[in-house]
Amino acid sequence: MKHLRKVDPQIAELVAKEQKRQETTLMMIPSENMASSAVEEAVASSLGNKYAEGYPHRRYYQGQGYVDQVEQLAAVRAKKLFDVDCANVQPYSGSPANLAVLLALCNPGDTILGLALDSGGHLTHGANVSFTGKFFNAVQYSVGKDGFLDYEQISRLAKKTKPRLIIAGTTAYPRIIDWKKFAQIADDVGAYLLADISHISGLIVGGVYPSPSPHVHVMMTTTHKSLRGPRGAMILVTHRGLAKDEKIMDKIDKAVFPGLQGGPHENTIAGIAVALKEASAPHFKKYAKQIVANAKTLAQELLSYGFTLVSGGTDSHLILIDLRNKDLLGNTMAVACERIGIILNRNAIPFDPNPPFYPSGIRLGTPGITSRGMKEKEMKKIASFMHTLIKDLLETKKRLGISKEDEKKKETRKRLVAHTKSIPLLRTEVFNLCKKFPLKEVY
Ligand code: DSN
Repeated sequence: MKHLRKVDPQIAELVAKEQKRQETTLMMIPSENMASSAVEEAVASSLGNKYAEGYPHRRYYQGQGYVDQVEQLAAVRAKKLFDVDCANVQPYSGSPANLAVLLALCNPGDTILGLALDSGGHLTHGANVSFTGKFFNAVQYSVGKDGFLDYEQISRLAKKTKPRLIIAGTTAYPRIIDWKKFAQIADDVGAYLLADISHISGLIVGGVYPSPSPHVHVMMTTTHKSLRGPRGAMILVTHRGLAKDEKIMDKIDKAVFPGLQGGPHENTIAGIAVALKEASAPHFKKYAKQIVANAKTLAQELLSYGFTLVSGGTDSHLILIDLRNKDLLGNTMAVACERIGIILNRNAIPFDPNPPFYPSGIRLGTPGITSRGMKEKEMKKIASFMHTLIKDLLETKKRLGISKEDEKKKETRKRLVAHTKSIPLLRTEVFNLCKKFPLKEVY
């Protein structure tokens, strides 16, 4: 960062500190990952200086010779890797990409059917606080009491409400999605079927999670999660999508630009192209397999320590812990984990009795720590750190006489964490673990 240090030492200092934070803590938010240096170089390149409204060979400004080639390469690689017919690589991120699909295939007020937020859906799948819940008649399905998707309920809701579009996809669901069942449900009511594979796209191309490509009409993925690229997104149209609606790609392209976006971020698109090349290499299959093996080991260990997992385990990269049997808010555990260097997030659990701001769960995942080379042995250590931590937190909470209501106060949570004696030692253990797996280059 020699130029940055000279021109803006304040920002340089913050960047360096963030780099150090990432080096010395465990990145266990399941939607986060670390891109390779090659991806970073593409994103930081001069391609970011170029305006390129439109699509390759159909732009509004001059000087497009190279960015056209970059964008075409990204699209060609995306089509090959995800086995689809068409790709739009311009969406800035996942939320605008989902909006683009809705804008392309629905009219305002149309019925859409998506997974409820507290069941592991995304805001843009029709949550009432999101644009998608305000401008569409959003009907929401949920998981069953066992934490698994309830396909009979989804089918019943689809038949009753006749949605124009069904969204199959999740942000906090640890299990395999049955794309074939979704396709049957969508076909029964003539709906478009969108698979939001943002969390799992790396697992899909790595061959450890079934691909929705043969079953759905459209796929949307962000590119920075398990796929390990820069922050961006892609909309992919399948063979089935074209068979249902031959104009579908044209509608989607027009919805992305000029419908929702201006100039595409060609530097990010170059980073996406690089990430897609990396993801097509044999080592990526090994990486994806290890992500799932790590998550399964971690889940098994957590279960053995008495943690309750939503759905009882995981088939993917993600684990959702239900803390109700521990009598601890997700907020408290998330903050305490951060203090020892495990970075995860508080999360609602299905049918959460607590409000979203004080949810009963935490969500964690393995893409980030697998990128730095950690394996089953390290997962066992992490589970034991979490076990020691929560045991101590609960004892301390009791000793300090903190009630459930009290725990909602930030100050009380701070006091609880400050009195939890095992934290400094656990922090050292996590620090030493991180040191053994430096962030030199991604695995
Ligand atoms: N915010 C992302 C996640 O954490 O899952 C989804 O957009």
